[in-house]
Amino acid sequence: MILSEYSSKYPHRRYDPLRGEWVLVSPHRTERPWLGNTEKKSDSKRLSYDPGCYLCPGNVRASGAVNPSYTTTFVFQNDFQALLSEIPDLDPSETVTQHSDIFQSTLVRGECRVICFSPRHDLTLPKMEETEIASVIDLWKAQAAELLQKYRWVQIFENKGDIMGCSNPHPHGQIWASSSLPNILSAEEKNLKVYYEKHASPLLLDYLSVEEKEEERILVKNEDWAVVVPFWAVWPYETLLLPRVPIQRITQITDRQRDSLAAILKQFLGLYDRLFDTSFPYSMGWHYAPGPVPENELTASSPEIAHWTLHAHFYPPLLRSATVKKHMVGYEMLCEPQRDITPEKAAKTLRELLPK
Ligand code: H2U
Ligand code: ZN
Repeated sequence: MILSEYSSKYPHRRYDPLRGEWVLVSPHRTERPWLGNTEKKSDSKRLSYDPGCYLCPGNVRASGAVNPSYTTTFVFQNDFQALLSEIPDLDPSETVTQHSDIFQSTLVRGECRVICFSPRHDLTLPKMEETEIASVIDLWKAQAAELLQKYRWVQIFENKGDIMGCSNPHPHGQIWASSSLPNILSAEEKNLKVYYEKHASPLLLDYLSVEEKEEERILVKNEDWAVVVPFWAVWPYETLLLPRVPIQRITQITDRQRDSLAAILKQFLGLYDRLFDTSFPYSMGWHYAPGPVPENELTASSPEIAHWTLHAHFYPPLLRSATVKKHMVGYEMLCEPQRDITPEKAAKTLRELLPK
């Protein structure tokens, strides 16, 4: 048992070894009275094609571009990119500016794309067939393979639900590729490496083997993958999807692993939808060994990336109903994140929604 007696009763802090940060857990607070909102939000019925949707096949986007009549997945360059691949008329010596230890800036190159998961406006990943989810995984892999040859980081993610600021219910995700490694990836890179140098074994595979023995925080698993509520989860129903065998990059997923990944995604995202009887909002994204990598090394594992394990983080904002979300405010903005229900309790609640 890695949990002591106190951890289900008294305030304690847990360590996130990926980020190298602590979270405050306050299990004794779950009985406090709640005077806020709890009503169920009714999910409006959606049509399979919406003439006003900028992602549906054949429709016109804000840029004036017309979507093709796509029948599976569709990827296009974001019409409002946060990063640009070409920055003209600039002397390379001016791309890093360090006036002092206080004022620093550096230019970053990149590209942003939007991925439609399905031509159907009314679907979500868990409502799609496993073969259709497998096509999305193939596209994630192909996009990573293309962009990792040019960029240090390729972030594949999905923002789902208007509560997460998602602009359109049509099932879609995004990709942002950048010439620099963003903060959270830098932290993971550093922490995974330090652990590997000390233990000669990847942190996340060691972590999962303990979770598999303990079982308490495991939601579901199949031959290749497992989903846990991580020991250090910050969001009430946060989860981590991990391979049970070494995979360092999303580009290394085999066809068999892709099919079992599609199956576990459908299974566990279904639990999420059942939790508050709503199409469950979240931000999710893949983390894996960064680039840039030459094409011939994309599908190989090498000693330089042995500390990495491919994984997906799911961060859902909801706390106690389809409308009541956790706010990261006050102490959390000023000190560190805090949660009331323990990760063990959250895992148990989600597991109870598995078909009997
Ligand atoms: P969200 O689902 O997180 O709102 O992102 C949708 C993206 O789609 C957003 O980044 C882009 C926005 O810039 N977009 C287009 O590229 N073309 C459009 O016609 C509208 C929105
Ligand atoms: Zn649509």
